Amino acid sequence: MAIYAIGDVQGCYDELRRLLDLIKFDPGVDQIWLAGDLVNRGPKSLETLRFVKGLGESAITVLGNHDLHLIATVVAMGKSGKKDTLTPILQAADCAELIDWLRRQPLFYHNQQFCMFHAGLPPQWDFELTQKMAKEAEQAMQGSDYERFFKSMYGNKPAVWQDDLHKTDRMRFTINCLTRLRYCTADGVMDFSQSGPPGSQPTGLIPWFAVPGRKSLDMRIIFGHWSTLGFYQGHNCYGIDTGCLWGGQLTALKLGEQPQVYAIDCQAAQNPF
Ligand SMILES: [Mn+2]
Repeated sequence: MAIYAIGDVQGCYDELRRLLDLIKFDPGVDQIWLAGDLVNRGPKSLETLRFVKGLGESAITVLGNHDLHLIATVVAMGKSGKKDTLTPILQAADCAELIDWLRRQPLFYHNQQFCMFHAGLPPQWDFELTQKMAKEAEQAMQGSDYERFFKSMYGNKPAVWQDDLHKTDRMRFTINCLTRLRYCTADGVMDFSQSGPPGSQPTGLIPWFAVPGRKSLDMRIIFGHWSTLGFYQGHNCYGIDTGCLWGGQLTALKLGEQPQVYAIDCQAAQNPF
């Protein structure tokens, strides 16, 4: 059995299938871990959702900001964004079933050697706290009061972790870290204004994974979300969003002692300007 972690698909279904062909993925034997943002901006979000759901236990997916946005759009009457390409899902006969499945997916996943989430972590969180905070938000998304969760999810504050945050604030902070974070200060104050590659950010901001003294999770970390970072390996982390949507690549990382990289070239489905 092989496990492959795959970067942000964002509705690029044909590219996902091409990558799975390249790695000779066998759902009877192998497993894929998807780093989140299955949907939006790309052309075939509906096909992607149906396909990944249909893989059952052969596919693990963690939720990304675009996945949460889709759920909020449906269950909490969230506003569609100008660049959203979610309409085919919203109009599909199986929309409710797909959304119900999506909101039951985790924010954080791990085995013995590797863990995965979509975006980032605050420097104060170790493995236990990360797992606890992810679980709290997952339970809220899956519980009977889930609509309220998706209504209170949006917003950039609180910007920094404190042990005594109120529950709604704590869950918003958790969601923002796990699904949106790229840069923060040395003290872990999150900034959501920057999405460029390291080196392009204002003084004082650091990629979350490079914050000095960041607590270790004692395992290797896989994340997506940061297409301008490209494939990244360092600080015990692997960044695997290689910008498929923008005409970059879709990447699969075969997990093991020495992870192997597989990638296919993609046609741009979106123009960054
Ligand atoms: Mn994302």
